[in-house]
Amino acid sequence: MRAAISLLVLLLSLCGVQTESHGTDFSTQDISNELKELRDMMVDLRVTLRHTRDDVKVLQAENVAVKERLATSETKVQVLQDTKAEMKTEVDNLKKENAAQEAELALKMDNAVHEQELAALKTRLAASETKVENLEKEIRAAPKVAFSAGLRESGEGYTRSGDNDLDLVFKRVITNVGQAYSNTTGFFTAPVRGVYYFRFTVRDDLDKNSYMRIRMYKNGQQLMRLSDYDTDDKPSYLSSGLTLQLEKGDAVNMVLPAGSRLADIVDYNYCTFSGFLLFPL
Ligand SMILES: [Ca+2]
Repeated sequence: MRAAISLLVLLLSLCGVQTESHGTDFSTQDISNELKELRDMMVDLRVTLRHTRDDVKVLQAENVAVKERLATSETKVQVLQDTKAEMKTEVDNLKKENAAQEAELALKMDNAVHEQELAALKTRLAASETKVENLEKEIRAAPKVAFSAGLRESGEGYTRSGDNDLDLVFKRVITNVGQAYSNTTGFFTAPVRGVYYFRFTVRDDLDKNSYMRIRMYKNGQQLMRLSDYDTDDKPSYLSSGLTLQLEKGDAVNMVLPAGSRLADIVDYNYCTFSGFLLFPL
């Protein structure tokens, strides 16, 4: 642009010289010199113009290169932005997946704990069932022994020992599981080694100033001896019991001492003898 302006100024100057030449007397030599300077200036201007065009080309080339680099950079930036967005999405997805896996893991751990507890409970249940079965077997296998018997099997009246001790026979069987008691002999015979409990109650409508007596025996040996001396002329009772450890075959019975009597009514069961096995040994 500056070169074009310079050329225009030069032409205007030349025109001014030609105009002035009508009024002024210039020599041919002067004009020739002037033209030569103008031509030199033109050459310089052309050179300058050519250099300027070259510079413009270089600048244009540089501009193109810069635009290409800018486009490339913008593309890279876009790619990076896209990549960043994709990475963010990927990170979000990974976080969600991780949270889901943690929840699943927690659930599995809970299930594992529950399964362990369930397994422990099953083991305990199986052990308990085994114990129950064994206890049921023991109960089924254990002898069942229990009896009660009343003195009279009918009516009412006295039972007297007379001049000798009398083995009492409680004839009326009320209960006799295991058949260990004999209502023929009045003896209880232990079917197994074990611990037993025996008790009795006897009654007499005593005459005033007389005795009533009762004894318990084991294998012919006296275990207990009770008596009552009447002072009121009204019925009296003797009642007691013992827990006994017996060997199989041991016999227990009640004895009415000589000179004694008992009074009983069958439906009242004033006089009874009872016993049962507490547990075998
Ligand atoms: Ca009495």
